[in-house]
Amino acid sequence: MSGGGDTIAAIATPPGKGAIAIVRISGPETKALARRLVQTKRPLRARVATYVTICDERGQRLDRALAIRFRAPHSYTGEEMLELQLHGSPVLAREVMRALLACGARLAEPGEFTRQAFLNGKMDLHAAAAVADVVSAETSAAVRAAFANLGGGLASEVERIRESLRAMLEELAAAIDFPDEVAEPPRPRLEAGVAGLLERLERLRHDGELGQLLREGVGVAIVGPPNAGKSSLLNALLGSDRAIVSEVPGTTRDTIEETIAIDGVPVRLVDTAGIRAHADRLEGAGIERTQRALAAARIIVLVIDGSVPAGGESTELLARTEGRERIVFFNKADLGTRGCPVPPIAGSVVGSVYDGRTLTALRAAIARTGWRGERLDLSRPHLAALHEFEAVNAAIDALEGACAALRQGHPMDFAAGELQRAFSSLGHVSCREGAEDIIGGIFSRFCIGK
Ligand SMILES: Nc1nc2c(ncn2[C@@H]2O[C@H](COP(=O)(O)OP(=O)(O)O)[C@@H](O)[C@H]2O)c(=O)[nH]1
Ligand SMILES: [Mg+2]
Repeated sequence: MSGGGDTIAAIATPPGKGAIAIVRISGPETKALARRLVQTKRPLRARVATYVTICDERGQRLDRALAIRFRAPHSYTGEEMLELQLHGSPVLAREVMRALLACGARLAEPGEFTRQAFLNGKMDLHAAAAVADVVSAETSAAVRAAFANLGGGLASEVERIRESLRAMLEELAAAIDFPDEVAEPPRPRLEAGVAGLLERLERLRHDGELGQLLREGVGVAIVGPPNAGKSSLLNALLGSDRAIVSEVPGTTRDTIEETIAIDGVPVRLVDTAGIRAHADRLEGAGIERTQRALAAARIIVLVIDGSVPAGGESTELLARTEGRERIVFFNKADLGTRGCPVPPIAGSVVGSVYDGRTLTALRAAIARTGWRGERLDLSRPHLAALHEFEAVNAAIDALEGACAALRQGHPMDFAAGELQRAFSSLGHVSCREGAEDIIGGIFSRFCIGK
């Protein structure tokens, strides 16, 4: 935890060799550290890259590097900062870190630079969380969505909604407190106003759900009898030979997970061991994992060899996955379709993993089942953190209560109570501070040096 006055340092680039390695330093002692460890002809100027020599605490030269100084409060963290761009050797970066720590800096915790930025009012909590989302995004659509949240536009939209609520509450308060002097505002007008706010909140929530999908992806379990072509399907979708394909039934003994992007949504494909009645014990463990993958997945792709009459395992799996979000895929159509039911099962795909059109149809079926094929280009600020969803859900609930109270002719203070409830919960989204556990939860997802 930042002790307020600490000066923190960290390697900000990923581990391993690279073109450059960046070491970041932030805090009140930054200037003193620079004086000790950075040799320059002229003093470092703010925001100007200067070619310098880095030394250790005993004055021994470590590297020639670029140093950039950021003067407080005009830095990422809002504190005095120094960024050193070293030659990209992990050994060198560690040496520089060691020297910094020897001179009194402290190793930064994950996300501590961004936490400092948040504490110094450089960004709100929503934008701070978006920083981690930009870094961990797995597809370009997910990057765009996280980027939309960096600007802090969510807080302003929520504040505008709160302003409207405040105006309604003031109007109602006058009518409730001075019933003889101030007339009640017309209920249909109030109701229409509340309905408009509800619509805006529901859009934030809907976009938030799309954002969640882009961040977390969709779990797809590929299940089916041995030898149906499950591993072949995973490989074909991946476009590489990740899973072991074999003619011997029961080869895939463990579950294999790979992520592909469909329409910008990360889709986590889990290839499972076939479910067989007479399996040896090793395969049994794989089957147990299959059951778990089946339970955890949002969508099930049930692969059946459609070229031969359906066996007991296919029938059993068809029955077991009924009622789940599933796609039934009858594979090996190049060898015939004797095993495909007539009339076909609704929403099933008949084809072969070796046929591009079949793969296109399967990708489309996953998109339809997972997100109704909706285009997920999310460039508006949206809900992302759990506490934001909770606050907006509570506000939606309260506004629905207010609408009902107005429509059913309940006394005005019923509606006013609900509007007040919505107003307060939305305050948790737009406020600049947050409860310590919420802050902790957000920054625990960061990497060191961010
Ligand atoms: N002819 C044909 N063979 C296939 C097709 N899909 C898979 N296979 C073959 O079926 C066998 C079993 O495939 P595999 O992916 O290991 O099945 P799994 O046990 O369900 O994972 C392999 O020999 C594959 O080459 C297909 O569409 N057509
Ligand atoms: Mg397999």
